[in-house]
Amino acid sequence: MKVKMILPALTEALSPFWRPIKYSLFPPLGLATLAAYLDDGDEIEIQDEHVERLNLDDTPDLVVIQVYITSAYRAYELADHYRQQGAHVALGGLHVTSLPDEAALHADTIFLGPGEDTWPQFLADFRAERPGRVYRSTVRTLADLPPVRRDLIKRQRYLVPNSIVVSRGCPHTCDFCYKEAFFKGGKSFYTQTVDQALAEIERLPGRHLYFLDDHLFGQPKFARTLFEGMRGMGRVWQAAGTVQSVLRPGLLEKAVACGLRSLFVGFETLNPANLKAQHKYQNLNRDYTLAIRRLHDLGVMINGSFVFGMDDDDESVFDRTVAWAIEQGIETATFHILTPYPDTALFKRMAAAGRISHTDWNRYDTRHVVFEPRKLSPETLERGYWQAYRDFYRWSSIWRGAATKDTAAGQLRHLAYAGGWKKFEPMWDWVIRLRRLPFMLPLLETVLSGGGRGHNPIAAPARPSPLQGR
Ligand code: B12
Ligand code: SF4
Repeated sequence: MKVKMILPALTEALSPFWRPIKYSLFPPLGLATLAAYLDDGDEIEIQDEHVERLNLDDTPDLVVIQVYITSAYRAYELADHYRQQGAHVALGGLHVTSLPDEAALHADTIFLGPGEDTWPQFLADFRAERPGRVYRSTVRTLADLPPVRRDLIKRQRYLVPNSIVVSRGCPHTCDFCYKEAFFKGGKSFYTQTVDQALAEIERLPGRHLYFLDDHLFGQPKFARTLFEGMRGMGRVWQAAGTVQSVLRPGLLEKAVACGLRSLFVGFETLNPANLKAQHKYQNLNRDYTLAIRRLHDLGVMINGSFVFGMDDDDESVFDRTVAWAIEQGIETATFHILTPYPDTALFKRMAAAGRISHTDWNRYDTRHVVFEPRKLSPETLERGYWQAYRDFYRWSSIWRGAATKDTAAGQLRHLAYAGGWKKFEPMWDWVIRLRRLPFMLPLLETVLSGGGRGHNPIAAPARPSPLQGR
């Protein structure tokens, strides 16, 4: 059987003039996971439109397309094309799960939720020539997960080929998150066994790893045992975690001991009223400053995530957030405009109040305002979002952030990391075009491993966290 698996790109990622590095970071792990269930005799190709031009002249028997909200229209276009050619088209992923009726118009079969239970069932049905129309995941386990088909990934096209997930979902329930919509009808947080996870790590060549788990620290016992097992492997790794997990005694230290060097942390907002409204209770009354200090003292760099446009945000939110992040010495920041993804609690609340402005999914990319904000105009929100990026990443800000580190090595690492991502975009563009990304990985590893302990309280009098004590 000839199987074609496609990760379609959003429009921006297709520009022949500009290749932002973020689209060449991670390979299509979900598709490589599904490919593992196919037979040895199957002819499989994975194409990722973010990094290659799709070949649409082929004639596969089965086409598998992963659909995110921002690539939904492109995914449907590709699905229609292959159905016209006579292929059986299977659509799955987050957006299909949120809006199955919309996706079903372009597919022979749709899949709701994660694929580990439904996909093998479908394959058996397909080979028996009785494929169903809809497969809905209910059994949530990673127990018998076959080894991810990493051999099908074109490693040289990615800066971070070693992305890995050892859990699915998250124990929390924030209103704006995709997670409840995607995992409905079953468990929404579960992990591999530690042994399986360690075996998957062992299979990855080189030093660097990027855990894409929503919350690697979400199950402390699992995380602790995993980190103990990773000791001595010589890895350098990055991941995502919550403020709460950073503050938990002992766990962070274990992560650092086995190679954690940078963490994506969802601060989201400095305003407790916003946290409450979004049901992000795990951040309430947490001392953000202490969490940052703990990370920095252990030599872990921070990518802080911030969301603008929540109901209590007014025009002052942009400057306040950026100033705070710089003073705290946060190395990189990811800003988002609040985006109500379909089928989330946030979307339902906004729709009920008549506040959804449109459903052009191309613009649900966290850079456009797609709803009526409360205390801001849509224009101010968009302008403030872009200004926040400019302000945070201007050289003077990067220098000020770096000055919060109390060693020269720490300052240098801050400059190299923050500057490297945002100040050398044209260089990344060329590196991607010249297919030289693998040559940059040792540089990333060096920056990550570089000295960076400490925090200089004189250079940056740590402003108390706005959430502290409330
Ligand atoms: C890595 C990542 C990226 C990477 C690369 C994406 C990739 N290579 O897959 C990059 C950096 C490019 C990226 C970019 C963006 N991303 Co992103 N990203 C992620 C992240 C962190 C991990 C994805 C992953 O690898 N998961 C692990 C694998 C194993 O799971 P999976 O991919 O979901 O696949 C499973 C199932 O979905 C299912 N499945 C999927 N497809 C199919 C198809 C069939 C037929 C079947 C049977 C099953 C099936 O089976 C798989 C195995 O269980 C997710 C968060 C998350 N937890 O999903 C956000 C996430 C997917 N991203 C998101 C967003 C918003 C974006 C951006 C718009 C951000 C931006 N402002 O630029 C862009 C645009 C992406 C696009 N192309 O349209 C949202 C998507 C929301 C939505 N409803 O679609 C998420 C959920 C983050 C969030 N919490 O909001 N992203
Ligand atoms: S903590 Fe993060 S991953 Fe978990 S529900 Fe909230 S936003 Fe989603």
